[in-house]
Amino acid sequence: MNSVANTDTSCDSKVGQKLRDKGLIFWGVIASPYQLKMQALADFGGLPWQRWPDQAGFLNALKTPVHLARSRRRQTIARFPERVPGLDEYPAVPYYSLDGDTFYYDSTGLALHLDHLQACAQPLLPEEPALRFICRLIDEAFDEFGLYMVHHNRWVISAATNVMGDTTSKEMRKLVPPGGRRRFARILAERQVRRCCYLFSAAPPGFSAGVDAKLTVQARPGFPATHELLNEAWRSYLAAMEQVLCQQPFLLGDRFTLADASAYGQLSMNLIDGRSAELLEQLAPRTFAWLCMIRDGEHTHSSGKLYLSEHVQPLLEIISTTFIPLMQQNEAAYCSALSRGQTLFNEAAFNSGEALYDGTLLGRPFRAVVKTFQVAVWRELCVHWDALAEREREDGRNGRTERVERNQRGGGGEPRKAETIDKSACPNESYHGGF
Ligand SMILES: N[C@@H](CCC(=O)N[C@@H](CS)C(=O)NCC(=O)O)C(=O)O
Repeated sequence: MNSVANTDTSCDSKVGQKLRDKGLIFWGVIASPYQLKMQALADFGGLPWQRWPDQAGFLNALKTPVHLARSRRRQTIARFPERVPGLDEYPAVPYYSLDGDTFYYDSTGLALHLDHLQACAQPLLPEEPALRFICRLIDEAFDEFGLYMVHHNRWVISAATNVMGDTTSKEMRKLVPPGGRRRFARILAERQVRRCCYLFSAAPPGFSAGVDAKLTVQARPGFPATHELLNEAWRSYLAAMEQVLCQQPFLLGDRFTLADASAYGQLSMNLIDGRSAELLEQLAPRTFAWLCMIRDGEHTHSSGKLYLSEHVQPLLEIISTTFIPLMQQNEAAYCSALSRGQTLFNEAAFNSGEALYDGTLLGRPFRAVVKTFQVAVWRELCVHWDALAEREREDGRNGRTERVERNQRGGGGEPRKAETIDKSACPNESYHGGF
């Protein structure tokens, strides 16, 4: 079992205790940012884990994909606390299991699940409602928009240097016929390059990555190029991360939370990609060191207060100009496609040229396919937001601040009270107006 040292035994739940003894099983690969996120969560809880198929015996390596495929067909793989039928979609990886038999999906679900079981000495999500909401917002922003930036980095910026095909093929060796590893690595790489446009990275006409054609993202007719948009967004996210991490140990205070796990999962995915890792270190040295620190398990010893400091403001701002408008546009496109009788969405629709919509992000045009699982993410966030707003309305008479000024940068490092978050980060009005 892998585990980055953490021997805290102060949790009291029985299941949590069992989990600490026997550990978690992941079905995933290190090239996946969600896998990295789940490992960081388990490490923080001091939970041992195994990553299958790499660390599985032959029998489990062969049996589990069959078991997962059957469970996928029967729709019996669960998400904690619940699956959103009709909107959620099963990923290829990662999955997690608490007993080696029942598998669950979703990296955010794992954090909620571990907190529910009190499996970790300190909760992964803050308990204070406003801070908890911010944690979920940051988590989803990295999961849904962060992925686009880092996938682009891997297959466009690091086209000549990334090793994803090789590492994944090696991890899958028990499932690949003898002598087929190199070919499998190549198939994986070509597939991910073909998926770039689905994952928001559209090339300009005549784009060259300095590698052969099948590893070069091709421009797609009708899809405005998004390379500049993604490059600019990544730099803004990194600059925002630097601002926080130069002032405090973690995004929401003195210890690790789900928000850090998600930022870590996505941004650290590029650590093995060569060129993007070099750029990351140049542009954001503090963030680079922070990612390496979590990769090496040093976050497991973090403890202390959680708080919302003003240094997080730039991160919330870039989230509110990328992730939030993207989720809104996706949801509006979903509602309008539904009203036209569209039933196919997500990657299958993208591949057949259906359910496409045109939008704008950071002042630049893009074309994307409607993603139902992002509709679920956005609606869930809005529900949490509404509950928070309701609570604050109730608390209003106690003099709590409804809104703080935007663009409030600099000026000392005092943590802000979590109750005084900038609500403009979640434009729930448009959610209500959307359908
Ligand atoms: N929301 C899921 C996302 C998982 C996910 O998107 N996994 C990617 C691989 S990293 C995937 O399976 N993509 C579909 C595919 O490759 O076919 C989570 O947080 O665990």
